Amino acid sequence: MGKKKPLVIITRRLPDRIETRMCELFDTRLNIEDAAMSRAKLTEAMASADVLVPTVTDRIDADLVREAGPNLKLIANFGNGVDNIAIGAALERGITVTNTPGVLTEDTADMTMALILAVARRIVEGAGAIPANEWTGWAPTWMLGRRITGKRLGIVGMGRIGQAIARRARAFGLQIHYHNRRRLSLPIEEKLEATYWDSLDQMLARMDIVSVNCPHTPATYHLLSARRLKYLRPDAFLINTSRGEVIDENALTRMLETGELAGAGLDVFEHEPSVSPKLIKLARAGKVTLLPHMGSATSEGRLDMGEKVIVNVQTFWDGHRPPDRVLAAML
Ligand code: 8YV
Repeated sequence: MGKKKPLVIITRRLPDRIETRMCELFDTRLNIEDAAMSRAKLTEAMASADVLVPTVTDRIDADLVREAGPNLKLIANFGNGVDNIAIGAALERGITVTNTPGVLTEDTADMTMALILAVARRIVEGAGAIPANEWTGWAPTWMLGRRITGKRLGIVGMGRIGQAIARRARAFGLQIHYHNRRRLSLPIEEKLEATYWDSLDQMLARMDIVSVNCPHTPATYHLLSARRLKYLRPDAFLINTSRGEVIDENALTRMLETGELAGAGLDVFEHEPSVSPKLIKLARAGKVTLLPHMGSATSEGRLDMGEKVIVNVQTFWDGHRPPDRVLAAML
């Protein structure tokens, strides 16, 4: 008799092709309604599953991990960031955690460039003018944005995504600066023509555009604190396609309101999916561009993420080490 299939509970709808394959391979429970699971539903899923496949919309905190049933051995996150999961608590309980790194790098870097361009060149405001009947014709002083070429871009977090942004930004004529936990090797630095800043404060004070690309961990929570944000120049733009929690959003909002910062492009928020009314007001005034966490939202990317989840689950269930294990040392 073959080995029993694992009970895999997926918390959200995934692309059809991924769900179909998972149903073939595993005893899979889908979430057809696609509503984010309530805490009670998540608790039930943790108690009964062999494998849980959550997403960023599921908060698997230490209390929930304590509710895990004896069968739960793997949490295969559909997503790169794992700040939605209490990793320490899971690992302590002997639950393996995996994620989907690498496959959303290019899409997220594209969206970061889109936000840089949108904010500096006022694309969203401009695109709204014609449908709103506000365009009376070309004028020399109307809808002026800021030039990108020649400006300094400071990347906070120079991992895969940060480097993919650097490659694109070079082609736009931006000068690349970065701050990272570890300095890149010299050959990579040279290839990216990137300048390393040991001091984040000093880098922030000298940049025209700052892009946040580090993961959210206990060490990076409010890394851009109220104190640090003050280093930014009043004509600078701040872009975030990482996690809202890395920036003190209230402090950022205040600075945008008072004109201490020229603008921001945000794809992520501190309390998703709720977005502060103050930020929405700033968006209406053309001060910020807000996107609903869509940095990695491409059909191709979602399929790649699903494939990674399948490989992680299957490899684990076959008794091998899954390729995308999240280790405590990574956090
Ligand atoms: C994903 C993301 O869509 O993978 C990540 O870390 O931020 C997103 O782009 C989301 O996490 C899916 O769970």
